[in-house]
Amino acid sequence: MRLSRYFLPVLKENPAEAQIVSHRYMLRAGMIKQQAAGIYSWLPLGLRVLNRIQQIVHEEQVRAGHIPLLMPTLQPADLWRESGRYDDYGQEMLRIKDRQDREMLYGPTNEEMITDIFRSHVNSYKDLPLTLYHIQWKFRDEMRPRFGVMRGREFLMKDGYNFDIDKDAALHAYNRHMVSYLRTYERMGLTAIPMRAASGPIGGDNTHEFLVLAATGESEVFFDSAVTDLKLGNREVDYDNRAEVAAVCQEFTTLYARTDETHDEAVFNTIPEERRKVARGIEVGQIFYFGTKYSESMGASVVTADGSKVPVEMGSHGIGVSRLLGAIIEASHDDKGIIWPEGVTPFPVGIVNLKQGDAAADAACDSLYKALAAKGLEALYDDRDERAGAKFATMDLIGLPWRITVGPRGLANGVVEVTSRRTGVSEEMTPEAAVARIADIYAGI
Ligand code: 5CA
Repeated sequence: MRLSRYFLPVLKENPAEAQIVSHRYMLRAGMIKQQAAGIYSWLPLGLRVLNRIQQIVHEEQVRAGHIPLLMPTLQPADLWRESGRYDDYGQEMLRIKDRQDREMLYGPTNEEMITDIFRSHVNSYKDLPLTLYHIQWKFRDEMRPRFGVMRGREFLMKDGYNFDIDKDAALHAYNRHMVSYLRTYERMGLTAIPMRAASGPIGGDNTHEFLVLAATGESEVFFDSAVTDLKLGNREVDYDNRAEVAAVCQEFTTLYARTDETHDEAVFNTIPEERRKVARGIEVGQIFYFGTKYSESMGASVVTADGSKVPVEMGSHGIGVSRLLGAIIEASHDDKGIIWPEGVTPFPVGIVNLKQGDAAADAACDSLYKALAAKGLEALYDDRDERAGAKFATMDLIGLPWRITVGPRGLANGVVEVTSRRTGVSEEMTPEAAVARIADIYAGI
């Protein structure tokens, strides 16, 4: 993409309404525009990151054996009356009437609708286990929408629902989600710690939240510092192997890590003092096992091998897809702007032409751009007629992890400069070597 032809409405000034760094940088980098309290348009650069995040979420869900579908944003109120949540949900639910005076709502989550789909089509144990998920917009009329996409009213969520024959199978689904979430967040460059939490309006007695540590996080968290060293890494996990999946969960949930809702001071105090940490975190996901709460009230049952009928065992599992942009920026930035991890960056690399209009510089940039494209890497090429300083400032603000700088002086020596946004370290090399270096970095991502 040539910057001269792109739509990147960068702001020079700090927007007064932004209280935290991720909100400030998302506005300044031209990623989002607020349309109403907690409701945003996704401008091209923001949409690219949102799409990258969705792609990683999809890949990891499919890897775990979960199946995508798509449910609507609007739901009939009657479904929610069946579970009893239409009245319980309170003012967070946006209620709407259509022209026939039928009561509808903009879905804050989808337990009822997915249970309705299940009961319409599945009635035998032979069709289990089954986990369906979608990535869809949700609406919660939050009392205090704030911090940009972090606490929106309209927000994008991945929500998945497992259907299993018995509690053991459902707990395996719970564990499978935990492992797939760990992998998902790590691919985004995040450390998200599973913490024992409270279930709120979703229900059930087994639930973990995933928290990214950040001073601006809305949740208070208590943990053993050793938990922050745990990494899933590239290990292969067989998602069908219950014992193997459970062992990974055990590894990640044995050390103390809880939100304020489940915090137990007495247990916390048994941790060696230097490892006892109280901090703040951003909740980027939550998994729930709630058994037959919805299947019983809504009549979703299956016939077992011995011919009896049992309500299906369920859980639900959510990732805050749009919130993740904020969380990633909170975890990865400096005073010049965002520093995108390679896994989610809107463009893998930026090209800065130091002297637009110089025949050699223009030609070198064009051929770099094409050589990168041939390797499947779409560069953002700053071909504007701007000062070098302004071009660097834009690149630093929007946070592409790698930059190739091209100027007449370097070209006279046959070199361009490759710079890491994270370390600021630059290295001179031939254009061919620069392309190979960038391709190499992205090969495993
Ligand atoms: N049905 C369950 C699991 S699918 C559910 O709704 N869980 S939830 O309420 O915990 O939401 C899942 C994730 O969505 C949260 O962990 C959080 O990351 C994100 N989320 C929740 N509310 C908001 C909001 N107002 N703005 C942005 N993201 C949110």
